[in-house]
Amino acid sequence: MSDASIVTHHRVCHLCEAMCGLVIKTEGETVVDIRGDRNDPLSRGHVCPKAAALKDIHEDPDRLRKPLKRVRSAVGKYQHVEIEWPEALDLAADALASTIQQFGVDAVGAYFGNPSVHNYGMLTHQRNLFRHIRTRNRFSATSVDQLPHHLVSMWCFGHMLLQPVPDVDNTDYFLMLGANPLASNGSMWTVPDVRRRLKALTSRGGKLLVIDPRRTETAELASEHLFIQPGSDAAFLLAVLHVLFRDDLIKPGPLAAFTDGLSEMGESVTALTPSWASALTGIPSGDIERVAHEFAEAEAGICYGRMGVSTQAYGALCQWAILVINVATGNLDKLGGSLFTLPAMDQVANTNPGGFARFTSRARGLPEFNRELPAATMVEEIRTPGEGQIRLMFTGAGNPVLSTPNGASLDEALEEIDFMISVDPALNETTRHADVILPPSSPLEHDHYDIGFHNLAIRNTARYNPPVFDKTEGAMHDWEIFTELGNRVASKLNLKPLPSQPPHALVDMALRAGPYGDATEWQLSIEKLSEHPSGIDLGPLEPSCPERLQTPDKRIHLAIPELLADIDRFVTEMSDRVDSYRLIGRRHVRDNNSWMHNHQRLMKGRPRCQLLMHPDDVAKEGWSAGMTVSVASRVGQVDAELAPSDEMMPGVVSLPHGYGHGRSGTRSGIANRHAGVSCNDITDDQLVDALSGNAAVNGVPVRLSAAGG
Ligand SMILES: Nc1nc2c(c(=O)[nH]1)N[C@H]1C(S)=C(S)[C@@H](COP(=O)(O)OP(=O)(O)OC[C@H]3O[C@@H](n4cnc5c(=O)[nH]c(N)nc54)[C@H](O)[C@@H]3O)O[C@H]1N2
Ligand SMILES: Nc1nc2c(c(=O)[nH]1)N[C@H]1C(S)=C(S)[C@@H](COP(=O)(O)OP(=O)(O)OC[C@H]3O[C@@H](n4cnc5c(=O)[nH]c(N)nc54)[C@H](O)[C@@H]3O)O[C@H]1N2
Ligand code: SF4
Ligand SMILES: [Mo]
Repeated sequence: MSDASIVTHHRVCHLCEAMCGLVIKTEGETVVDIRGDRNDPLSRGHVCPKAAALKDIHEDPDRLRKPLKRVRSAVGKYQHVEIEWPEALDLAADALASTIQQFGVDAVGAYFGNPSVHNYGMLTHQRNLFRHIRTRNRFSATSVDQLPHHLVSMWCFGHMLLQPVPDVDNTDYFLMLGANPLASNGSMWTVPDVRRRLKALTSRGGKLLVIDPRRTETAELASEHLFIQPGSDAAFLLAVLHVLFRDDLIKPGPLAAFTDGLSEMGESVTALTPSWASALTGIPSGDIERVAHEFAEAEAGICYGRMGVSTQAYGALCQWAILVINVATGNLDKLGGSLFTLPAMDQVANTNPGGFARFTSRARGLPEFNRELPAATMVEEIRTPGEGQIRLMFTGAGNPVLSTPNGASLDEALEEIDFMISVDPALNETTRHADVILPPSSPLEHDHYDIGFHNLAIRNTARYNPPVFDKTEGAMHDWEIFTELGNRVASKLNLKPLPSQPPHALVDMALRAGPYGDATEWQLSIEKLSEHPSGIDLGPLEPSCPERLQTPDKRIHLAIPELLADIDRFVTEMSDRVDSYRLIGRRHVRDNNSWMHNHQRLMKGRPRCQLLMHPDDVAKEGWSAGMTVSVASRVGQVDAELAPSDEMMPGVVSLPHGYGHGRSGTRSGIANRHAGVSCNDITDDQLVDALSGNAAVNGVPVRLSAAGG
């Protein structure tokens, strides 16, 4: 290749929450090189193996380039055939409008998946369609993920998006539960190059303590790791609080001036001793005592918990207890503790604070949050007859058949509904049920500003990048699909369509009106950011309370009645918890939930969809490595290859999620050759955090047997 024909582009990676800056070189229509952008003030050159897969996503021959319509073939089997955009959009809009006219808006069900938060056009333009469809049957990946974080922040800080971010670079003591950032690259915590940052913590004499039922990659790097019984973290956290109160270690410092409810917390944990917690968690009570003291005595400390403590039956209780520990030790809003961001496009200022239980689901009475119902009740809302039953399903950037609990039942239920529409570039386990699939342009064909994750980043920065490639002729961006569909539905229902400007125009307005905008010396705008393609550094996170709090009285509220009551639920339920093998999940740095298994460079190496089990358990069952084990739960059964590993806590087994490919009617050649099984065929839709409605995909009781035995 001649250097003259090589073009250099700057781009921020949108695949996970880390927001790594990239430098992408292209020659003609081909990506020839992808590497880290050293000038990015946040990621400073870091990338993970998935960055190179941006090329594969763009070039993937299985990626849909034209809309598909599902038709019945001569022999009665369904198949998808390509159609033109106008026909596809009309088909979808007709179905939406006639469903609404016949059955009302609640007859439309909608599920939005994780990539919708990583696609800024989807974030800005979803409302162009859903403004006309204010259905109660809205679901998203939030309720299989971070819902407890939002609920607790809404209650305690006054806004669901006001999330404390671990200030890892300045801390002395990092107490981490249920997170594996070495695989995930950080979550609710945008922290590119987390490995180096955690290593730096231990090198400077600080401590990283990981609490996890599996000795993960992160635990390997930690100063200390403690196994914990899945689902029992609240006991550990409440007992730590017990020790803090009992031993007079409560030192909220400046937070005391604007915090309410600490003393109520003290009263609520008087009976929750380390020895009580030890019996439930498996962590020796001496260790609980010691950790409480170490944490309280650290100059600056972070208590942080993620997936493993959110997607379990006590997710909200755990996130709240974590927050209270941080406040009680004066580690919130403090350097080296957890801090709030002030991003250039300030979502906290620009969005509604959230709301809870303003209505409940028809079938199970589960609460809404932010006008979404828990994904774990989607199937019931499809199957329960009556007013409000889902007749038409819409999915956008989601694969809930593989990603939501009891996915097998959703797989069946999607066949029972009248019509299904998917906005998705893949013909996969979910979209194979769709009557019409509307595939967006490739990520490299549209521009990007990260609306979501600057809100969670360890440093305030801003970065806007134009597309790497021109959009292929006839292709549509996600935002254009939502706009066009919205316009068509509005015209069919005689409603006023929403005006539409491209996403960058909306972001430009928000930037100019924002905390670094026209009224400041920064003068941030899309134009200014375009002049700095590696991004602009807006400085480190700083203490910002009480001003940053969004509660009307600018105070932190800790004594939330619903959460105080949830302590009793926890104590009661744990006292009669039955002994059983418990299933937990796991992530691998080359996976991304269910949707990046169709790229050879990410799938090479050892098979990953194996059942991990402690060697003592394997010996006790009389089993051996490599055999097939059936894992069964209340809802189903899957067979997986057994991989003994002393990474596992005895009594706990682990399967990754996002597998279970190879189903008929899908178009993912490589993924289908690495099919694996879907662990969500055995996670239980009835197993939720009863308070928040979040799915409990971790800690699922399972029965094991030798397959065929
Ligand atoms: N058992 C278990 N289950 C889990 C988890 C777990 O740890 N264990 N994790 C949970 C978590 S945290 C999450 S976030 C969910 C994820 O679950 P989902 O949010 O449903 O996401 P994926 O399954 O990854 O599917 C993503 C879909 O988006 C499509 N897509 C990708 N990019 C774009 C785009 O730019 N535009 C459009 N329109 N579509 C796009 C892909 O083709 C794919 O179909 O899974 C949850 N499920
Ligand atoms: N490579 C890669 N990166 C990703 C993703 C991916 O699929 N692959 N997904 C992205 C998404 S959508 C998200 S939400 C984030 C998630 O980011 P993380 O939360 O860091 O992800 P996990 O690796 O699932 O870490 C959860 C940990 O909780 C542990 N765990 C399970 N049950 C319990 C429990 O009861 N108690 C405790 N203490 N621990 C428990 C598990 O063993 C696991 O180590 O990652 C994001 N980044
Ligand atoms: S860590 Fe995340 S943002 Fe960074 S290169 Fe990997 S996938 Fe992209
Ligand atoms: Mo997630």
